[in-house]
Amino acid sequence: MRIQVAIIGGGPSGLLLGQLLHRQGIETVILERQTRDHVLGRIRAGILEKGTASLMREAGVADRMERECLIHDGIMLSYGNDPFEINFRQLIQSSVIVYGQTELTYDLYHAREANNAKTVFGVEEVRLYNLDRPSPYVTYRHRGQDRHIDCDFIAGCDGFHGISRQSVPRSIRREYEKVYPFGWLGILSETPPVNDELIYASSERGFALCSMRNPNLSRYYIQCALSDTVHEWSDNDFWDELRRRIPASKAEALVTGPSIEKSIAPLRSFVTEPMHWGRLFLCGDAAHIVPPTGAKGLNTAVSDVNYLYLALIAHFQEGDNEGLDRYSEQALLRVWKAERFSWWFTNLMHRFPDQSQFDRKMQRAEITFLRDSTSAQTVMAQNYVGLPY
Ligand code: FAS
Ligand code: PHB
Repeated sequence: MRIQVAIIGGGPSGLLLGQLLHRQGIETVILERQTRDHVLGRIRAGILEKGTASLMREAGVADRMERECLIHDGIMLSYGNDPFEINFRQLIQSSVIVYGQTELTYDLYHAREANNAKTVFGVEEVRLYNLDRPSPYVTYRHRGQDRHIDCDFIAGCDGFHGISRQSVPRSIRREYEKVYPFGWLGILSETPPVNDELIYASSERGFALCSMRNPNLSRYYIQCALSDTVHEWSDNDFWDELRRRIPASKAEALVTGPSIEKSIAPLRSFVTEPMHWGRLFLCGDAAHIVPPTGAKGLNTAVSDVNYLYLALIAHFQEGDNEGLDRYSEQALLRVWKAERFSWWFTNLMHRFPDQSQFDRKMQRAEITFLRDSTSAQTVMAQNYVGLPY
């Protein structure tokens, strides 16, 4: 088989890139390790930056998002029982969109299938070859058969545990990592959200986040120990702990119900450089990971896709390779800004096991400064809604 762009990974990065390229007449194949249902069963991001929404529109897959999304003009922060709002609309005339990654991924699969674009599920042993030559190729196994794809370029969209990043020679790769000493225990419940906007809560007991997917589907997280397991947390224990961490007025208003999903995610900051080697281009979690505090994971994956999409159409349509040559440098500029914001917000809002009393005082002082300073809130708003591409 020969194709212009082979995409490894059928998550949001690979699907959005495939959809954008398809609309420009550029042929792709997506190789996905899991089944379609497995990919669509993941509960992950919930907040879209405006740039993400714009690219979904450009990809022609924004109709359901436009109908069903919620527009949020701000977020609530709290330290103990002291809530305050960061009002994006008032500060920077902007907003964010609440639309789950699961829905976004479904919309992309639906469009890809309507276009009869090729996706191979259940692939095994994907290997990338000739990356430093004009004739790269991919091999993989599928239903017991060895397969081979010749291509012009390979987009590594296979997430943190994929094969693509590992295909960049170790001598070329520089990796930067910070692992946080706690995780997030998240649940999904068919209950009305406790607040009409998200609540990021810092308390003596740890961090909590009140989010949502729609007016009847709430998403909540509490910071938990890395040693915790989902089985140790009954729904009632979760609700009791959440109430202890959010402002009293919200704890009283909280509507609880059975969890329909419950999982623990570890938190890490990670970047690999470069994001390009020869004919291989890394996108999204294959190249970088952020703690979910700043809602930047999916959105930063999308900004990578934006840069790579523009670079590939310039190559195929105009023979212009400048975008491809600059892809890694351009993408990393925005990646590191997202890493910084996510690291800063995580350090501000969480309890660290080795924290001194002085450290806690510094956190409290910074949150109080954020509460009282329009300029600090403006900087926070600019980062949260998404910096320019
Ligand atoms: P993905 O990991 O989504 O997709 C990669 C795909 O490649 C997967 O489908 C995988 O099966 C496939 N794959 C892997 N290896 C392969 C191989 N060898 N061959 C073929 N296919 C292969 N972000 C937020 O903004 N907010 C959040 O709240 C949030 N919560 C998260 C919770 C968890 C548990 C995780 C893991 C991530 C979370 N994220 C969150 C980040 C997440 O949304 C990612 O940023 C987003 O999924 C990135 O999309 P992709 O780059 O497509 O990577
Ligand atoms: C979510 O709704 O899953 C969500 C929202 C904001 C975050 C992280 C997760 O910062």
